[in-house]
Amino acid sequence: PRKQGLTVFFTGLSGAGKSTLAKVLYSRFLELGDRPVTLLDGDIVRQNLSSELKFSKEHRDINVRRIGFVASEITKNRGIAICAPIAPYENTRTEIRTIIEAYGGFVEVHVSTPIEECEKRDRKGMYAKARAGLIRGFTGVDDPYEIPKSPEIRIDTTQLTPDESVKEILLFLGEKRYI
Ligand code: GGZ
Repeated sequence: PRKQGLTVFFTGLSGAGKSTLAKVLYSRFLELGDRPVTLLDGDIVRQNLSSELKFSKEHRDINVRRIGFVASEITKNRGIAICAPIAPYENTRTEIRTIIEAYGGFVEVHVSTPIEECEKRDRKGMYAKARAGLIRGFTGVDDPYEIPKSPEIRIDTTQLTPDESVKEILLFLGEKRYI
């Protein structure tokens, strides 16, 4: 039978490793080569689909719903969508899951790297700015991140290489016959 469409939805703090894992997963899917793959990375979406939005709860919800809508269209057409926003709110994630599950697979991957590690990495210096009060409403510092209660997969990148993390995801997807 023809395979159904699929959305892999990464969620987690800034610096947790979402984009890195999403990119590695994207290239693995391309190698499989059987279905079109679309990467909806947080910053790319912000630049192209959500450039007018800031980081209030309302704006984050609009941003995450847009990503969910695009992913649902891709899933409906039997493609693979990989999404990687912070998506800090449980209700919004659940809303998107419900929409996408009507069309195909939805796999939520909580990238659970602790904030201490994200902050130690601080690739873009944003945590330092947030701690200094130069950025307000930064997720995990002075803005909420609601921890996913039952994601399909939880990955802490502190002890794993990106390849190892992605191997875990591919293993799960294989077991569930998504790929
Ligand atoms: C969180 C912020 C903020 C605030 C700017 N809070 O490391 P980054 O830089 O590239 O990832 C963060 C990105 C988060 O955008 P998302 O679209 O993924 O967020 S959401 O799902 O909540 O809509 C960070 C940067 O934008 N950034 N200000 N206040 N992250």
